[in-house]
Amino acid sequence: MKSTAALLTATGSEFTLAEIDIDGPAAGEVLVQIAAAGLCHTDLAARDGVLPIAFPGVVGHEGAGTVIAVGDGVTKVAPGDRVSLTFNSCGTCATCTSGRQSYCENFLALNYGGVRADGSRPLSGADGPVSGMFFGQSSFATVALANERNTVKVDSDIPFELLAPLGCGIQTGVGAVTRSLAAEKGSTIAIVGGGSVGLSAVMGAVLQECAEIIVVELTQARRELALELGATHALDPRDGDVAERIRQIVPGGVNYVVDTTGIPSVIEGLIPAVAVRAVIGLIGVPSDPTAAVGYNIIAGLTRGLTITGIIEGDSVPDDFIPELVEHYRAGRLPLDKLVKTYPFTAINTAVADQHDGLTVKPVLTF
Ligand code: CXF
Repeated sequence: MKSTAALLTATGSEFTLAEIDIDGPAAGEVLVQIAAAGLCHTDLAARDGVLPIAFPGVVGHEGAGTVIAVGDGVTKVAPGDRVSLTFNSCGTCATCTSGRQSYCENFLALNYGGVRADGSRPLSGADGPVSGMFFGQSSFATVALANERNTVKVDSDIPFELLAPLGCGIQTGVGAVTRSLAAEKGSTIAIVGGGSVGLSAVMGAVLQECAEIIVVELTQARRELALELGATHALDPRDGDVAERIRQIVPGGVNYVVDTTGIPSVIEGLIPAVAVRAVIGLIGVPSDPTAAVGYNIIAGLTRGLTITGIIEGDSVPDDFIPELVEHYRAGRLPLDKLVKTYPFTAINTAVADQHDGLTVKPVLTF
């Protein structure tokens, strides 16, 4: 089948629209007519070589659309179903079977491998094979091949442009606070970075009824949006030492931190802002894949500090995405405030606008 895809041809390249061939669904696979796809920093981390993919390749991992065809054995969805595409996982390793599929032991191969689990390549272009199956979908394309496991059926009529970012950014941010950290009612939290994941974390903190929700963000419009979404304070990091200012708001230090920047000095600078037994959740992808965080071990011991990585908000997407849709419909998760749509053909403009801080969550529409 033919699909028009946004190809990345080399490290750091722009996206180029090109016609590719895509295999029909094999056993366990689902072919989806993409209606909307969110743009996330992880797509650009792949473009820039921070997360390894082969070129030419098709990324995109927040796809939503309608099922066109299913392979043998698929029971979860059928042609005509509206679906959100999310992260892939094997479903059989010890981590998946213990309910923690976002940390699947086969995560790398299944999400950045570029090939199917059996090594075959479902995508090809004019010059030969094209790397696909990015997060089990490669959804910057009019038609995408996904797996039954990372396809979530959504019965609601929520618009596709809102359904798409639920697959990664929104569920990661909301889930980080509601599931990974499971912040208690009345607890205090600092969220660093007011992009789509950080602002989703704000919405998660509001759902959890956190008492103080402090956002640290450079862009004024994003600080204002954070306050509109329910943050109690929005700090410009250029206005003075962030940890000191957090302690002026919460003298004992905050119980939780969510970092979406992936910048070691930013993360280290937050350690003095936390309370005893605090948990710092790291979500942001660093620009240098070898980036590391250092902290004083004795201070960490005596204060009972936990630093934890977070993928996908520890969610089980088949349950969590419909839950998020319900929150949206009930007015508790105003994710439409984060989204701006762009025609698929304007993908490079969407990338530039996100980079310039003009758009929180660009979503391509097809
Ligand atoms: C990513 C972060 C880097 C590892 C894979 C998941 N999160 C969202 O795109």
